[in-house]
Amino acid sequence: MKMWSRMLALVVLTVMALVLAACGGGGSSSGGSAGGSGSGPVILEIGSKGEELAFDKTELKVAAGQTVTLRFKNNSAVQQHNWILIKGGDTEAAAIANAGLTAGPAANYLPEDKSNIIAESPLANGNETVEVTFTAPAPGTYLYICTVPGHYPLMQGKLVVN
Ligand code: CU1
Repeated sequence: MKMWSRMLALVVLTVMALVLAACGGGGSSSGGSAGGSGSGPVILEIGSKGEELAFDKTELKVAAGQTVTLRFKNNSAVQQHNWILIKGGDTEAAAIANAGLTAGPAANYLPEDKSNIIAESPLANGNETVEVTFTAPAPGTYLYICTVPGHYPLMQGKLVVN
C-alpha cells in the first residue's frame, strides 16, 4: 500500500516535470520576444465590433518610440474598414475622412496629402485581418479612425502614448 502510493507519487512527479519542461521550453522562446519589450515590436490587437461602425477597443496604450505592430481584424462579414492613426484632433480627422470619400478604395479612402497620418492599415475586407507597423509618436493622445465613407465619426478610438 505504502509502496504503491510512493510509486504513484513518483509517476505523478515525473509527468509533472515533463509537462513543466515542455511548457518551459516553449514558453522561453515566445517569452523572449514578449518579455523583451525593447527587442521586437509590441503587438496591439483590435477588431471591428461585429456589423457595428465601431472598433471593439476605443483605447490603446503604447510607449513613445516603441515599434508597434497593430493587427486589425475586420469582424464584419460585408463591410470594409481600415485603421488610420491621425496627427491632430477632430478637425484633422474630419478633413482626412472627407478627403477619403473622393479618394476611393484604391487609395484606401485616404487623401494624397498624408502629413497628418501617422499610420495606416490597408483596407480590410470582411473577415480579413490586416497589419501596420509604425513607431509610436511622442507622448500624447492620438485619434485612430476608419475612413471608409460614413464610418467616421462613429468609428474611432484613442491611442494613448506615454
Ligand atoms: Cu469602417
